[in-house]
Amino acid sequence: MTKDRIKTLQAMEILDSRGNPTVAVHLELEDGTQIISRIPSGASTGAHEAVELRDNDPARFGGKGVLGAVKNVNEVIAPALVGQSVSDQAAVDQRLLELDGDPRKAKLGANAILAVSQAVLGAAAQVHAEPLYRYLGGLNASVLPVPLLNVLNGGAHADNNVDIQEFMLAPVGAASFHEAMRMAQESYQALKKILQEKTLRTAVGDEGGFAPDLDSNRAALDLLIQALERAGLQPGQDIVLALDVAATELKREAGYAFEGSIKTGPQLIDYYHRLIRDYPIISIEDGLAEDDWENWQLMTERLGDQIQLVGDDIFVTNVDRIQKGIEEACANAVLIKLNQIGTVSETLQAIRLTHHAGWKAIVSHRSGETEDTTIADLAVAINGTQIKTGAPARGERIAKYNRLLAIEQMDPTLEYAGWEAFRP
Ligand code: 2PG
Ligand code: MG
Repeated sequence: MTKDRIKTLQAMEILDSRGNPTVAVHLELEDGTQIISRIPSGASTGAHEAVELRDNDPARFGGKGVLGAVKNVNEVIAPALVGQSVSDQAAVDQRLLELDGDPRKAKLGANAILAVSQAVLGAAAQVHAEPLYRYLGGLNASVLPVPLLNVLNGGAHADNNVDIQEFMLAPVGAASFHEAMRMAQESYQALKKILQEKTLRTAVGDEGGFAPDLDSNRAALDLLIQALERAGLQPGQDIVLALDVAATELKREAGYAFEGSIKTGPQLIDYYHRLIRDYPIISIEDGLAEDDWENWQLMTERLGDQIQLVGDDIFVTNVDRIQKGIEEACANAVLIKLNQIGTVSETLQAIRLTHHAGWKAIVSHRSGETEDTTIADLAVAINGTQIKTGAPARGERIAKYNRLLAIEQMDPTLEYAGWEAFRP
């Protein structure tokens, strides 16, 4: 087959949902198939993530321009890949790794590399005339994920005084994906009404969740419970709660800056212990910082058989770090972000390793997103039983949920994961 060969590959500088520059790639195949892939960008990024190449030219976009990464695609990657088949993702990704040569992709930039890797994946699905989730997942793809909807924001994603970055709703009791979205949306609207009644701010954070000024993290949880009840739902049955503490952002020399004082790792773990006793919390992401392996182990020992403990900054979708986590029994789930590692193949490898350990792999957006919906298909393809992609509001978040609604509509063989998503 020659029609699946790359004819042209061209990058451009576009904008993400925060209005910052990011990389897009337009790819055309010999048979005329065309695709554009767009790359997201994080704010609470882990130190061990692959390198997002920025220009650091203060004269453009406050230094955040990505013309260097664009140039790397156009002048280094494109000449090497033109004529290659998109059907062999592993070969393309291997070539990308060789072209860069740096373990953190610092030479060409993980943003440049992923934009190409992801474009190749999308083009391959198109040329093989399959929806992306089916091309990637084959007959094995059988589950629609439980959405983890971030409805209340704090931390680095909001200008308020709430330490925990994300308070999420997981509609586990729904019978279908669209019912799950309805429940979450009605709770989100109920939350907005409650905030208005209390004359609290209804401005939203980067991922579409509300960002009111509140006295404590518990106050945020109380609001969520009220919102669920106002929406006629049963907390703990219809909807359970998930948190992303993003504790790397709270880490100081002496401990964690949390609720007005410096806390040790064990003190934070005690705090989570009380929190899960008092609220229907099913999952805590990044409860501790990216290099605090010792306390991650302690937290897993103490809480790991009661709730899901998700590693984001600690693992950064990197097989070496996930392997260490498995060996040392830190966490029991991994957050999966393509741009933390930089190629589709390495992401799939990270997912395989995670699943092999009996852990959950949760496909995730970044706080700076675009209209790209690749992650929705990825979540279905890998039977990832959960997806985290923001509030039921804002176009770049809704694009992913709408893609899942379309997949559900197109393919009645797929079943909504529901409670199964959290069973060991
Ligand atoms: C996270 C993400 C996405 P960011 O911490 O999980 O919600 O945030 O993209 O800013 O790293
Ligand atoms: Mg996180």
